[in-house]
Amino acid sequence: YKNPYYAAGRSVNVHLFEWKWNDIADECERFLGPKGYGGIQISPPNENVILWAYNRPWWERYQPMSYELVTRSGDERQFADMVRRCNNVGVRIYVDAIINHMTGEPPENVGTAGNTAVFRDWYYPAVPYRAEHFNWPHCVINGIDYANDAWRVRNCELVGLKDLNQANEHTRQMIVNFMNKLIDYGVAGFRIDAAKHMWPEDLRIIYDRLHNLDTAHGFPANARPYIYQEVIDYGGEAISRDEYTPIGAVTEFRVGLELSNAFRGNNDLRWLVTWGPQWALLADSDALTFIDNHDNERGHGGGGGILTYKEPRPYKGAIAFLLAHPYGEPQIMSSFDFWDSEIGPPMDSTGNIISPAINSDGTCGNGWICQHRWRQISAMVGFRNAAGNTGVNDWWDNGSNQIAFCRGGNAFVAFNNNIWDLNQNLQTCLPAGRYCDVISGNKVGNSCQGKTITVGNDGRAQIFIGANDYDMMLGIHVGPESRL
Ligand code: LM2
Ligand code: CA
Repeated sequence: YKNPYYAAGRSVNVHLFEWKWNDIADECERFLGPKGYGGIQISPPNENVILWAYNRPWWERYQPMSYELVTRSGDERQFADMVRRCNNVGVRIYVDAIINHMTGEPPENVGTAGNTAVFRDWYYPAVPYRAEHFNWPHCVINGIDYANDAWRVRNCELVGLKDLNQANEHTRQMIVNFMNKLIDYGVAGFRIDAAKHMWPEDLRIIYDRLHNLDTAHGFPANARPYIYQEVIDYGGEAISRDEYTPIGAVTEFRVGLELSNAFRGNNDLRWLVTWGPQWALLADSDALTFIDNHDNERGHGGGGGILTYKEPRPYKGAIAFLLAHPYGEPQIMSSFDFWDSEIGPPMDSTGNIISPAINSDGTCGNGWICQHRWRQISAMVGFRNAAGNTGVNDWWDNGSNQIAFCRGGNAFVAFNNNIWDLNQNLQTCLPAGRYCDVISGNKVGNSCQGKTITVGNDGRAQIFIGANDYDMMLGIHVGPESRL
């Protein structure tokens, strides 16, 4: 369950938060496929409660009404079409699976597929679930439980959401049927929402009943779905990330914390020479890594202090390091603009999501941030693909906040987070020749819009990153986007 089954030569998963299925299919064909992205995490595809009372917040999608594939992102036909079109261009789809709970008792009671619930009876007829399929007796998780009561964290309600009992055979089978239907449509795996709130032994039974990935969609025979479990573990809680690594990959939240801290200038970049498990991070093959996610970019899920699109210079630096370094399976956040933490995606007066516009310079409009289209970020996807499965070698640092390293003989990256220039003759490990820095501009024809780097026969090159340069990093590699 720890292999994302990316198509050959691809890497990096992008969370297209609240995107519509038709728009994702278009984005696979016009951008993500050509740029080398490996996969997409989509918003929950199953029916959720509609919350006009809160002006259609993004979080209504974390309140399932049923497993019918009808949401603001699209219907079942559009879902199937998206998966097929993305797989056709080598881009995988991972589903955010909300299987810990159903909608609570919000002020409204109609779902995006038109279904309703009878809250006082714990009755969700469109699944169906009844009271006996939920955890009993009814209780609500208190803040203090996280420190000392694993049972309550798993068997009581998370913020009042009706808590499913995954030890119940019917409940399990409804969840398995839902997930298998998605696998049969060609998805490559799942983010398991609120995994901390479910028992690992129950999850294992569910995972073991999932179908293999569909060979008709280009997956190898006997491939198991990629499973990354959302477990927020900064240490000190009754439940540990290590309880979940035996059954799948786990979201490593400490990555965003540590890299945000370092790229904000609160910890010298030179310490990153030991980046990986030595920083008390999960083992490489267990870790889904990221800077920000949809919760902590807006201060939900106990998050805060994480770099987001609102601080672009250090954010791009942190993401460039995340993608340049071989540790972990990285994920990028792709946001819509927000000024309050509850507001939903751009929508019209009837609640329909407004599609991102694509500007002539490749950026997005209509309120969509599209970090995955920022040149510095998509260029680092190409960098990671060119680096392949090489390790880190020829590390250099100035004893402070200037660092550089090679990825085998395939790629070289440097960062300057000091307030003075980086101007050094460094070993790049690349074949002699001229290269475009993929951060400061694109290669156009036979020249570079940004910096041009000349590598000598000894592999060395003069590297300059001014303290006031637009970005704090520089990257070159053997791929066609960089090599002249
Ligand atoms: C997650 N991971 O474990 C998601 O990443 C996170 O975004 C979800 O919370 C959460 N778990 C449940 O799937 C979000 C949001 C909450 C919101 C819930 C449910 O962060 O604020 O809670 O979705 O929509 C909202 C209200 C809350 C209310 C609750 C139930 O904010 O005040 O509690 O709905 O009606 C009474
Ligand atoms: Ca639970």
